[in-house]
Amino acid sequence: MPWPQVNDDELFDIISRETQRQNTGLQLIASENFASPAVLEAAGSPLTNKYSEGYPGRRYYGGNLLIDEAETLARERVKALFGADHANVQPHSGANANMAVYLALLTPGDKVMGLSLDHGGHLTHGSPVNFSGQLYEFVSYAVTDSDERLDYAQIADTARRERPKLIIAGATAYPRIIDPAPLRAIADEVGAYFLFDAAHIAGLIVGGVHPNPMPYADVVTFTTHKTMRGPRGGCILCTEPLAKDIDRAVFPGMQGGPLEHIIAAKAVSFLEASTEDFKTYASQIVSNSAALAEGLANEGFRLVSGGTDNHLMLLDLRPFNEELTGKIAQEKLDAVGITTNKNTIPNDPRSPFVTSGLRLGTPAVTTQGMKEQEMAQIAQLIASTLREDNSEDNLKAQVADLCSRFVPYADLA
Ligand code: DSN
Repeated sequence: MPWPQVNDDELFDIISRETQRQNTGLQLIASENFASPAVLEAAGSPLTNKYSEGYPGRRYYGGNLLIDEAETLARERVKALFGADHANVQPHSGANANMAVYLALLTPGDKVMGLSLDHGGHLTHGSPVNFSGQLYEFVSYAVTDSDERLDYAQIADTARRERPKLIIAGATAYPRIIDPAPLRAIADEVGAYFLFDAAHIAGLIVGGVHPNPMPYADVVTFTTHKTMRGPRGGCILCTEPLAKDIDRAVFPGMQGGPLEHIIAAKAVSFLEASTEDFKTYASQIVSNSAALAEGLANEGFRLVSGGTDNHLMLLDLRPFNEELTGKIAQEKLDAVGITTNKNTIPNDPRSPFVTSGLRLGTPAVTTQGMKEQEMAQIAQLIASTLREDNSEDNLKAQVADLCSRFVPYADLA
C-alpha cells in the first residue's frame, strides 16, 4: 500500500503530550469527560472515509449498507435510552442540534424564551453574538436574586406576557435539577413548543439520577461528549409528528455528509450508557459533586444557589478573596495541573473574560474512579493553590501523585 512516506512526528508529539496532560492532571471542566477506548476506536475507524448524505435506506451515495446498520444501531439505542419516538444522530455538535431544531420549528423573527447566558444558559439560547439571537427574537428568563434558582411561576408570567413560539429549558452553568413538568404545562398554556437542551445532563438522565424530559418535551437535544461520555457530537430526539421536519432540517437543511465514524462511536457510548455500571457512574458523579462542593464551602467559597444537585458547581470567589477573579483562579490552577474554567455568576459585575466565578464538574474524575475521599482532597488542593499557602512545585506534585492512582489512558501514554 503506497501510503505517504512521512512521519508526522510534530503532530503526533502534540497528541502524545496532550494525552499525557489528560493522564496526569485533574480535569474539572464540567462539560468534559474521558471517552472509553471502544469509543475512541470507533471514532478512529475507516468509517471516516464514507460519504452517506441522507438517512438509512435513503442515501445519495452507494456502498452504505453497513453505514446504514451502524446509524440505525445508534438511533435505536438512543431511542431506547430516553424512550423517544425518533432520533437524529447526525448533528456534529450541540449547537448544530439546536440550530436544526430552530430551523425545523421556527421562522426567522419568531419569539423564543431561554435562560440568559449570564445566568447559566447557552450561546444558542439567544445570545446576541450567536445566530440564535440574530435570527430569532429571544426573550430571556433568569434565576432569582433570592436563591439563584429557576422560578417556574416567574417563567410562566413571562411566557403569558410574551407568547413565545418555543420555550427552551437547559443550561451550561446551572447546578440544580430542572423540572420538565412545569415547563410543559407553561408551554401548553401559551401554545409553545418545548425544547429541553440536555447537553450537560444527558448522562445523568440516562443514569436515572435526573428526571427524563422526553415524556414532556417536543424535542430534546444533547451533546454526546459530556456526562454521556461518548465522542464529541450532538443528537436530537423528538416526538413522531416532528420527525420528518427535524430530519429535513439537519440534512439537507444545515449539514452535508454525516460523520459516520462519530455516529458509530455514539452507538458505542449509547450501549455503554445502557448498563447498570453507567447508573452507578451517574450516581457517583452527583455524589462526588456534592462532596467537592461541601469541601469547597468549608474552605470559604460561596456556592451559587447554595450547592449542587448535578455534576457541576459554580463558585463565587469573592467571599474567599475579593480580589481573586475567575481568570486569575483558572490560571493559578492550570499552573498546578488542575483544569477548570472561569465562569460568570448571576449578576456578575465582572466581564465574561474576567468573571467572579469558577465552574467545576465531576464527570471526568468520576470516570477515573475517584470518589468522595478524593473530592475532599481536591477541595483542599484548590483552596491551597488559590490561597498560595504552599509552593507551586509542591502542589503540582500532590496533583500528579493523586492522578497517578487513576490514570485514564495508561495504554496510550
Ligand atoms: N462549551 C460548553 C460548556 O462548556 O458548557 C457548552 O457548549
